[in-house]
Amino acid sequence: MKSTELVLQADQVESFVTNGFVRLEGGFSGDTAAECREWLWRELKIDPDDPTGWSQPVVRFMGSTAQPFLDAANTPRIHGAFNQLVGKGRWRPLLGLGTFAIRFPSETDPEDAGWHVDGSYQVGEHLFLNLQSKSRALLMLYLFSEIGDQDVPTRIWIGSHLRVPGILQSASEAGLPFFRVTEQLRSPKPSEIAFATGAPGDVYLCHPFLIHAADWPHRGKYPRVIAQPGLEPTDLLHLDREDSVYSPVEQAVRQSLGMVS
Ligand SMILES: O=C(O)CCC(=O)C(=O)O
Repeated sequence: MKSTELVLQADQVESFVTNGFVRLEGGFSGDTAAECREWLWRELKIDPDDPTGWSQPVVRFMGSTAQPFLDAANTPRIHGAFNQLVGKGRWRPLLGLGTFAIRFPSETDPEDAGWHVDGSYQVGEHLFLNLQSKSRALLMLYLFSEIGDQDVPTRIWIGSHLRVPGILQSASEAGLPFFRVTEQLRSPKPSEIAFATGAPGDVYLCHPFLIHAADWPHRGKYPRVIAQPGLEPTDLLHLDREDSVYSPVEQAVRQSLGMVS
C-alpha cells in the first residue's frame, strides 16, 4: 500500500461521523487471524473442536504482545485508517492486543452483556472517560473468527456516540465513571442496533464514545473470538482548533454539541 493511498472512502468516513463506526474489511490477514486463534487455544488450553470442554459462556483474556498479535494489530491498512479517523501523529501503534472476549455456544447468561461505553483511564476503582477522550482515540473490535448473525456479534448502538458528549460536558475535565454515562440513557430501539458481523481480519473502528454491548445466547457452532483494544492517543481531543481542521472523531463531538454552523 502506498503511503498516500486512502484506506477509507469519503462515504465511510462520513458514516463514521454519523453512525459512530466503520467496518474495515481485511484489516489484517485471515492467516494471521488463524495463527492468533491457534496461539489462544494453546495458551488457554481450549480445544476449539470439542464442545464438551466449553464450560462457560465467555472466557476473557487480558491480552498478549506475542508476534502474531502485533502483526494483526498494526498493518499499513489499519494504520492508514487510524490516520484518516484520528489524524496523522495523533495515535500510538498498538503494543499488543487485548482484551479478548471469547464466547462459546451456550444458552447461559454471561452476565456481562449490558449496554455501556468503555472507560479509558483509571480513577480509584473505576474506569472514567471525559469529553477530551483522555487515553482513548478509538474503540476497536478486531475479529478473529467468522462472525455471523448466530455467533453473538457485538451489538452496536448506531449513532450513540452523539448522545455522550452532552453528558460528559457537564462533568468538566475530571470526567465520569463509564457506568454513570450509560445510566443516563434509555436503551436503544431494535432499529438502532447494528451487529458487528464479519470475517477474521475485519476490524470495526469505532468512535471512543460509542455505546455497545455483548449479546447472548450464542446459537452458533464455534467459539467467537474478538479483541477489543483501545487506541492510545498522543493528545486530547481539541474542539476549538485555530486552523479549524478537525479529525472525524472531533467532528462528531462538535456536531453533537452543536458547535458546527
Ligand atoms: O464480547 C463482546 O461482544 C463485547 C464485549 C464488550 O463490550 C466489552 O468487553 O466491553
